[in-house]
Amino acid sequence: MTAAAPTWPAGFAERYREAGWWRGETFGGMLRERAAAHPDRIAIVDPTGGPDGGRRTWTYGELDLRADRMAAGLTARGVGAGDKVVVQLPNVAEFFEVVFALFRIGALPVFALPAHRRTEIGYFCSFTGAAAYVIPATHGGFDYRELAARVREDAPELRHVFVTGGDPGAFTALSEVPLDPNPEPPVHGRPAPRDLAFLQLSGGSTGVPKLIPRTHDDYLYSVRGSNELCGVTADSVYLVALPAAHNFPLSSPGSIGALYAGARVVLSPQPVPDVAFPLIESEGVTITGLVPPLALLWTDAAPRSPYDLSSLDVLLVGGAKFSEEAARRVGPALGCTLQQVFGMAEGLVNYTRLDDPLETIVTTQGRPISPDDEILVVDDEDREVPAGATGHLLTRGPYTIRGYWNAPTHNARSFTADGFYRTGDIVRVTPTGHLVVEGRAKDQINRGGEKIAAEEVENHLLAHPAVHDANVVAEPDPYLGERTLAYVILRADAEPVTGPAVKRFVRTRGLAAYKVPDRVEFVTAFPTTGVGKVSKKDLRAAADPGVS
Ligand code: AMP
Ligand code: DBH
Repeated sequence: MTAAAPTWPAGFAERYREAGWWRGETFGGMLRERAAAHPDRIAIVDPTGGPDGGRRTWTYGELDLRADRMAAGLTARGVGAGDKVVVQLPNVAEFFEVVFALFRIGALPVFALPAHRRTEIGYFCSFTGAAAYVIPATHGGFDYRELAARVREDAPELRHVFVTGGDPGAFTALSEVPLDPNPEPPVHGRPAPRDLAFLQLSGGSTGVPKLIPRTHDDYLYSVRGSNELCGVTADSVYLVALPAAHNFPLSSPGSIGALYAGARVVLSPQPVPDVAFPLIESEGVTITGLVPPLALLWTDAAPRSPYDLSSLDVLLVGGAKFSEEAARRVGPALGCTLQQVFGMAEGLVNYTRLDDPLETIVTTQGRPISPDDEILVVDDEDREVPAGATGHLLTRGPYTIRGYWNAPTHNARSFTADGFYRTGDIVRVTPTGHLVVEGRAKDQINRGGEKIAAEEVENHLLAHPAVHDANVVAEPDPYLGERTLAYVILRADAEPVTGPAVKRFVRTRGLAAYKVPDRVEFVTAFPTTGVGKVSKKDLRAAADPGVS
């Protein structure tokens, strides 16, 4: 039988422990230690989470106590160790209350994004057999209670829906869950450092998203390493501008990094300059992370902004390739150090170093966190290419998973026999060991950092009664880097349909809006390869003449 989550072979685990990478820490224990060391330091600032939408802060002591009380309440409602809980919260303080409660219980958060809709959430719930689902009442004009009602129809194992920030409707208010943990102390300490802590999402390249099993020990190592390389200390103020559950703002160095360091986490309700810049000034933000389209927006807005951004020391940019021209503008416009980050929820994270020469910072995507991160650059036959040549990036190391959760078929494809993860990225390594991302082999569109599996969208297009066949590829976009183009062949006998009608159809399928094709082009045939398969390569070249 294949284990639900493949893990590191004993020899590797032993080596990572001996090297001091894995220190036997857990998320719950980490928060307890920080709270004991400095209970009155502010941990979380939620600028709109207070009564009447005002500012709300939680100290380390308060966050720790809240996590305990939430853990006790969830336990009383039958959420136990090993249970999966889909957490779909925006950037609100309750996100941390809930996930640290789950960490303490040993229940696994499944990190959904606010953009996900019925298709994605339904899948996460049924695939993981989730016991609970945590939502805001509304967010961004969308009613998550309605979504939950529909998700529940097809998820019989879902016992609870907890709602924060408004009328819970038919469900339970999250604020009613916490219980005084006495006299039964909560079950913190139960999960072992080597246990799974949560399931993170992969952008994926297949029809269904894959879930990424991360352990306490491995993730906390990546966070500790990130803190060191990004200069995060107890005096840092990290702004969560991207969605809090995404791996980048969670761990690179992210909110978890900030909490690990005893620093302050400020939650921005949105990532745009109008919202984030006033927070940088009023909260003294020192570090944050953005995807390239937002970094462009910030760079353009900063010189005209009335807000004082001088507290900002470091801006991390990653999630998609940041152009050299845009990278050069960051320092002068924002008065901070740019740090490129090339990471993945599966593990490996690369950073340019803060003291790298400017040329390295603007032309590379950094080098790995760990001396034990193994990097292989190989050709199509898995043979290593000569030093400096371009090829497929394979990686293995102390915080890179050995397999997706419950996905033996994918795993056989996505990992080599000796445990290297096939990232699907095409890279080259410079003489200083920095990686330059040159392209992508996986069938995915990277829409400004939001990853879209072509196959997933193609499946939705194929469900349209007039569609005979569909192929989705990336086309260049000056702002997003890439956007989605759907090539569609209609059935010979179909009523004529328009591109917008096809897009509307996909939208009604209940999936995240960023996955709806930006453009639909009708064709009568697809280019084929020598053996008669559809040539995605030729379709990509047609969509982007710059691609060879
Ligand atoms: P995921 O596996 O969904 O977490 O997405 C990780 C992927 O995002 C990587 O494998 C890359 O394809 C892409 N990515 C992340 N950061 C960068 C970057 N700085 N430059 C280019 N691509 C990136
Ligand atoms: O794109 C990503 O998934 C990503 C980017 C930067 C990531 O997971 C990370 C840093 O940790």
